[in-house]
Amino acid sequence: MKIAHLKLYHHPATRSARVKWMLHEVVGDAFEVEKVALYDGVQYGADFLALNPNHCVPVLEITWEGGEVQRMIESAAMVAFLADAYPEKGLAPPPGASPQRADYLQMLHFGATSMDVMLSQVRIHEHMLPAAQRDARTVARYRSKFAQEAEPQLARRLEENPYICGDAFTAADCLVAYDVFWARGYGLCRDEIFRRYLSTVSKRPAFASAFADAREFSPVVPEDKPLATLFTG
Ligand SMILES: N[C@@H](CCC(=O)N[C@@H](CS)C(=O)NCC(=O)O)C(=O)O
Repeated sequence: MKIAHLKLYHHPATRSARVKWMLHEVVGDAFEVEKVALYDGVQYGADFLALNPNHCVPVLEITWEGGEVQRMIESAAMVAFLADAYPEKGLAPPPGASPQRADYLQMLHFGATSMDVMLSQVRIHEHMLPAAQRDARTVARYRSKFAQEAEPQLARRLEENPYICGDAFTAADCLVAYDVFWARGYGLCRDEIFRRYLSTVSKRPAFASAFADAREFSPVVPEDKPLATLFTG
C-alpha cells in the first residue's frame, strides 16, 4: 500500500523529535507538522485524547492512498515503520533472519525502553513534577543506573564503530542519539566518545532540520502551567 500523506504531532526537542528526524531522513520536508503545546496541557483535552489516549507526542498520522487514516502512538514503532516503508533509503537492515537485523532491533528498543525509562525518571523528578512531589532518591537511582549500566554498553559500541549498530547510520541512531542528547542535557554521557558520536550524527541535514526548533524547548515545567497539575507521570 502507498502512503499518501504523513502528519506528525510534535513538541520541539521531545521524543517526537526523533520521529521528525526520521521523517526528514526518508521524505525530506514532505510531511506536515502540528505543534502541540504540552505545557498548556492541550494533550489532556478530548480532541488530543481521541488521537492518543496516552496524552503524548509523537503521534504519526498516516493517510493511505485509498484515503484511510491510521495513527501510530509509539516513537520506536514509528521510526522502525518509516525505515521499512522507505527501504531505498538504506536506514535499516532488511527484515528477516540476520544478525544485523537482530542487533538493529535490539538497539532501537534499548533506546526506546530501557534508556527512556531511566532518562524520563530523572527528567520527571528534576523538572516536571511540582517541587513537593519530587523524589531525590528516584533521581539518584536512575542517574546511577544510567551511568553505570547504559553508558558503558553504548561507549563500547561507539569505540568500535562510528554508529550504534556498526559502520553505517541506521534508524536505531535516531533513537539512541536522541537519548544521548537528552542524557547530556542532564549531565550524563559526558565522555568524549559521546561528543564524537553526536558530532557525527548532527552533520546529517535531516538532523539539522529536525532540531531547528529545539530552542523552543524549555526543560523546566513552571508550576503555574497547566501541565504541572495535569501530568500523570
Ligand atoms: N512511549 C511514548 C512516550 C512519549 C512521551 O512520553 N512523550 C512525552 C514527551 S517526551 C509527552 O508527550 N508527554 C506529555 C504528557 O504525558 O503529558 C513514545 O516514545 O512514543
